[in-house]
Amino acid sequence: MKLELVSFKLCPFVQRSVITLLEKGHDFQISYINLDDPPQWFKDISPLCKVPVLKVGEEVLFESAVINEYIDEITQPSLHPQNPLMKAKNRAWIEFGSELLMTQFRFVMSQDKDSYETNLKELKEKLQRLENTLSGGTFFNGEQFSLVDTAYAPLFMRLELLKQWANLDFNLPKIQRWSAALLAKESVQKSVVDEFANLFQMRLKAANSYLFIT
Ligand SMILES: N[C@@H](CCC(=O)N[C@@H](CS)C(=O)NCC(=O)O)C(=O)O
Repeated sequence: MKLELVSFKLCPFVQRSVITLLEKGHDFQISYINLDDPPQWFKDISPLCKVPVLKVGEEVLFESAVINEYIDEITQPSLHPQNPLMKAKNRAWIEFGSELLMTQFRFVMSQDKDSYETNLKELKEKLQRLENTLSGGTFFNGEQFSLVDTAYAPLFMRLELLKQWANLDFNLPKIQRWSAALLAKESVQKSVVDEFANLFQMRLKAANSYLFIT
């Protein structure tokens, strides 16, 4: 079945699906839209007017977690753990990863010192909570790369840039090890356009992010 992923170059949620598609070796096309001025055809097919959208022939899927589960199911072997409890736990932490991405987004979009500090505190608290649940293996589930890892790689890519730009140090050794393993993977490196770091920085500067005011 022909797959077409509708994307925005800076969207971390689309990135999750790109990683999954690359890991699964699935053939797909990617089309980029401008989220500041989405085309009418996109508004027509996207119920929440959000990317990612996956066109599967004539059908349309939305929501990154759902899209990833679909990609996972159509190409075996599954990237989810087989054990139902472990699988459910992975899905729960994928949701936590979505919350973390939103926290990271609020942090980078902070417009003044107060909101910067409040959002940084919230980001650190959530990262600490994640750190506390990790076993300290290479990936979330240990040595095996799983669907839950695709949900965190886009966050870790952004955190690495933020560490440089804002001179931050989260000091979380288990996350650091996991992040390094994910960022070294070809599927993760190829999940963004070459100019990603530049585009991300330009977008934040254009939004008057406090990150670039200090
Ligand atoms: N829960 C959604 C979140 C997707 C999302 O927030 N996408 C952003 C871009 S990164 C978007 O399309 N925003 C457009 C809007 O909110 O109008 C998912 O996991 O797919």
